[in-house]
Amino acid sequence: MSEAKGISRRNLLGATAGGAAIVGALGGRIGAGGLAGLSTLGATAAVAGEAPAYDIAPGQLDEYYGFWSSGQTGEMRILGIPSMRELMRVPVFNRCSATGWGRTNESIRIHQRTMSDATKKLLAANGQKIHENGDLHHVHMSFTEGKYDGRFLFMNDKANTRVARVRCDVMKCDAILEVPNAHAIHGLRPQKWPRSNYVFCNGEDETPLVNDGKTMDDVKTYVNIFTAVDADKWDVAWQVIVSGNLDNCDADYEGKWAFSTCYNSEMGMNTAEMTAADMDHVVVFNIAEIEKAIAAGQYQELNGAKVLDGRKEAKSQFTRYIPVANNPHGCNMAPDKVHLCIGGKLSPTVTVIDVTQLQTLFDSDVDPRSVVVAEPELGLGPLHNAFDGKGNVFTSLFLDSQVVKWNIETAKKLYKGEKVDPILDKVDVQYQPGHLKTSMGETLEADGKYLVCLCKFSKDRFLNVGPLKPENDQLIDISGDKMKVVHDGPNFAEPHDAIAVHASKMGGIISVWDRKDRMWAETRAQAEKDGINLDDWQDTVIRDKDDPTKVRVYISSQAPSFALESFEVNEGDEVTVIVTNLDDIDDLTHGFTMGGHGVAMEIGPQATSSVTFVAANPGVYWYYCQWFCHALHMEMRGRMFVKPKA
Ligand code: CUK
Ligand code: CUA
Ligand code: CA
Repeated sequence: MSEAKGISRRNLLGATAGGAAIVGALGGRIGAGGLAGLSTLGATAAVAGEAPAYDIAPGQLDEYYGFWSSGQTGEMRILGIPSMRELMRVPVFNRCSATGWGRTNESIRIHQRTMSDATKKLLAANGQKIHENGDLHHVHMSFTEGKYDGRFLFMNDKANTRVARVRCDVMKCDAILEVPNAHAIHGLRPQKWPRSNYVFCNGEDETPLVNDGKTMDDVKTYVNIFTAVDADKWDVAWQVIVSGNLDNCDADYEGKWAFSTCYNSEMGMNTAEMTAADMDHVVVFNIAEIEKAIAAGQYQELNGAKVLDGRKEAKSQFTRYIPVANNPHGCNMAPDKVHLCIGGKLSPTVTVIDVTQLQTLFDSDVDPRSVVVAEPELGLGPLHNAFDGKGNVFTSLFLDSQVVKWNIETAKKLYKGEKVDPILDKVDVQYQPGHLKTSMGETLEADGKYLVCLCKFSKDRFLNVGPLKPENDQLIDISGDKMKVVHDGPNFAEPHDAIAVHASKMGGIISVWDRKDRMWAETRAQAEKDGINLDDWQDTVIRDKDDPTKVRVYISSQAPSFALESFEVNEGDEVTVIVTNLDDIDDLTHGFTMGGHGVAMEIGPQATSSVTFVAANPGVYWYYCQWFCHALHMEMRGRMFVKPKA
């Protein structure tokens, strides 16, 4: 039953599909962190008669990892760019049937660790332990000195006011934080310089500052809150109350500023009110001034968070408000370290702010609009901006269903009155684009090769699948002067944002878990109390000494068997099954599904995973491995016997 170390899954299963051996060979090369053999695959490498670089043949690896949000699905997705093949789904805010995320004890602990008592009460009233949904709009990687550092991915949950962190070594969520005071975390960006000490989070929906049910109608008491999360401690570092609401955000390349767009400076409660003004604004947050005030203790403490007042009327040094045309949306810092681009949405313009001039707004009474250096008219519905690292911007035009490529320096000349046209190219996309992302484009290593354009509507681009259609994530080759749409990528609800990270940044991804991983630290501690060594064979049933209705079932697994082929419990027992996968072979994942109990989970090579359920009805139940692991995978099963109450 035991297998020699280093044996491949292919050898284990017996050779069947010969072609896939190539994948294995290439996989080894990526594992070593090198991409030498692929470095010539740039988008420009297409030679007459050869397949273009974006045609990735079977067995060929992609040049970039694409990390995708999934909106209301609540998970993070990994796609390969340029193939646009979906490589993995990483459950974060959602409940996952395959991996047991949201159901295993290890994942529930991560969910609950930072959950407020109020939320626990709310969930318990609905018979839930955790939120099982989320609305994940923005995924961004941690930075060191303006470049992706391959450590973490950060993401928001607008539905339940949370942020989450995914470890890049194992591609699993390891921390979720319920943000106090704020509501509906939407825009999210990590600090870029000197490293991602903070993750900046926008609260989009305003509520009374103390939201305790005393008022709905007194809108004057409503506020929105900007939050800086300490990315290492995974706790709130500080919060700033602002005027108006907060939509998207970004940070500069010097670690001085964060910025947010506001579409509801009116503090309106309906569409008419929210679009009533001529101008809304961009809020600028002065990190140094905020940190100084926090260090000096000049904050109010609210639900455990340190809160400063950055509203206009507070006249603080924490914020400045730069008027921009009504209802802006996207907020994107160019990798030239100078230009912040604000999508006009209702206005056909993008407003360009010179962030090197922002200090003047804090030092003197100059017109806040004096830092605007360009405002080109680009088309209808400009939402988000992306960069090629060569001074050009790609802006999604939601209403025109186009991407427009334009030049910042030319736009600045136009703003000064020169008769020049900053627009370089426009391409039709299908249809209604939201975010768009260039390869490495939000970092100092922007390389101008690819653009993914996340279209909200696919309409007629694919076979009809009913009233609910997929989104359409399109790949655009931007390596030449003219943009070229080269791929349609149907995708399920609803990617808002994505990033494209060169594979050379991701050499830290492992294939086999470390037995000592912190993911199951609490499970290990319990096992030690039970006298069980989780690193060795286990086939033990332990009844809790203090509470005899609690049973812990320790099972190790090695293809194709569970060490325990049956166990007995009593009707009404709270049963915890702890499975350890002793296989240490690449790609040899086992599963544990207990029939009829809503229980299923993934146990990766060398991992431990546990799940708790109540054995309610007497009878025989089969548990089985639901991850195809071996020729005898179907035989990998066992019985739980639930004895009737005496
Ligand atoms: S938002 Cu979705 S298209 Cu949530 Cu980044 Cu602009
Ligand atoms: Cu183990 Cu299938
Ligand atoms: Ca408005």
